[in-house]
Amino acid sequence: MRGRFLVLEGIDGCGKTTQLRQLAEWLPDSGLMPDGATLHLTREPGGSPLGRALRELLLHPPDDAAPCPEAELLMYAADRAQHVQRRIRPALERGDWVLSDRFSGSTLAYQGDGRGLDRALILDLERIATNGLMPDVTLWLDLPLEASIARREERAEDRIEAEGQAFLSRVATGFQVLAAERNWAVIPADQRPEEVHKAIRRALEGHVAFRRP
Ligand code: T5A
Repeated sequence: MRGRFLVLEGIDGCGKTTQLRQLAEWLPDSGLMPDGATLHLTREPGGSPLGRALRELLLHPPDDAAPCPEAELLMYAADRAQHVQRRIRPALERGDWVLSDRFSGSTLAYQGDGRGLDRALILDLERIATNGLMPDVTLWLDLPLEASIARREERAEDRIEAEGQAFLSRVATGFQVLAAERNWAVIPADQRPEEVHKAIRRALEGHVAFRRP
């Protein structure tokens, strides 16, 4: 039996890492996972050894090594191809569950809506990188832009976060459109972490992908 693939998406600072940790505690005893299945936590970029090297180049490139938008798109696609082939698909084939902080929706929102790269080209690359693998459920943490900026005020920005408010606003709109198009579970993220966690639990418990036969 194939495992399940869960993804958290949203703009920077929407709380994915915080919720991933809470899900890691709850999911194994939730009654949703079959006996014997392991939960694997991962993220993009950086879910494989190659991906960790790409992540460093993407988010903290040395001077004069920042990728142009097209190179950036290809690097995220390379990270995803390696992640899917070496980590996600083997785990799912064993019947395990995989929970990823970001997946291909992020490329459509950041490189598509944010950078303005061609959507058809991004969809072609998505097919190559994922080899047809789609998440069983994507949870979109819906956070207003101002809240994202306030949450990240004290933190050093990486290269993508430093793109500024207009860029992030286009990304946020992109996520909103994708969530509707791809039938993602919408989780209001501008509330206390415990409330966000409860909303995620409700979404998963009621989701068709997790009904036991
Ligand atoms: N990217 C990625 C692309 O451009 N294309 C792609 O294809 C992919 C896959 C990844 C960057 O790469 C880009 C997107 C990103 O810019 P990253 O470090 O993984 O870089 O960046 P983020 O995913 O944005 O990680 P962040 O750590 O910034 O955000 P999280 O994980 O969503 O948020 P989290 O949980 O770390 O929380 C942020 C802060 O808010 C607080 C936390 O304590 C923390 O201080 N917080 C809350 N505060 C109040 N209420 C709540 N409910 C809170 N939840 C968390």
